[in-house]
Amino acid sequence: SPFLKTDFIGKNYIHLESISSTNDYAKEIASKAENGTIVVSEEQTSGRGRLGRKWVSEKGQGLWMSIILKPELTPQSSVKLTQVAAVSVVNAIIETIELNASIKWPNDIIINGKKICGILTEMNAELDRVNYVIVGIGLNVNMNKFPDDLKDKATSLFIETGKKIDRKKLTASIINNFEKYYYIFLKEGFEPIRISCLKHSVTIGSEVRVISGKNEFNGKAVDIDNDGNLIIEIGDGSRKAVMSGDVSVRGI
Ligand code: BTX
Repeated sequence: SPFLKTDFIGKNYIHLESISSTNDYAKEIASKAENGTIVVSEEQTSGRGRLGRKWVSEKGQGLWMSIILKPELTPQSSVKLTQVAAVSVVNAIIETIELNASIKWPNDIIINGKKICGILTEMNAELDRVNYVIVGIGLNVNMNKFPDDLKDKATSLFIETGKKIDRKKLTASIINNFEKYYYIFLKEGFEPIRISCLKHSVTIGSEVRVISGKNEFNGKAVDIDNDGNLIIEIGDGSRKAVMSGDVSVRGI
């Protein structure tokens, strides 16, 4: 793509017509694939969200993409690549569509209160060594409607702007931004990413219900800490740190 301005991410670019899930395909090839390999598919027949949830991935209407990374990072810091991706997608949307997108911690991008993008980061690690990380990004681009159960909570760039979006330009912008913020993360650590997340967050300052397995509680989201955890202030004024992996956070 003439729009791609990266050193290594997307140099190896695999474009599929149809696949179960780009994250699954990426996992299969990851051990042999070069760092920064990208897998994109026009359609996913079983696109996945977190916790076994389904990700609707219609043909030709979205960007269903996985980035394979082999970072010199611990598993604990690799988790934060979800937030690196979130910041990248928000900036790409602002730059190319001039639409104001926000981050719903930890892994959703929201426009006008509806989900436009989800991020699913998965890794393969042994003890403190990461073999590879797969950052899956699902962005609703040109679909004009969603299945009934998603009508009220999902949106697309087309629905928001009334214009069909050139997926090539947008994809390149997401990849360019991802490499930029990935380098920032490697060089300067999580702090600049954390600041960007806070700047674009819809979660911070709002009342939320946290659902973590059988444990549920309400509180006010007040901060994101240096590990990428969400900090919740509960009724008695004390604070709880919530890890991204296993929770669902709902507005109340
Ligand atoms: P999540 O678990 O946070 O969100 C999943 C939930 O989002 C679903 O239960 C449903 O309510 C809603 N949802 C499903 N499809 C859509 C959609 N197209 N738009 C808006 N809302 C939807 C979010 O998980 C992480 C999703 C990552 C998707 C990418 S696509 C490329 C890669 N491959 C793959 O299989 N997954 C990732």
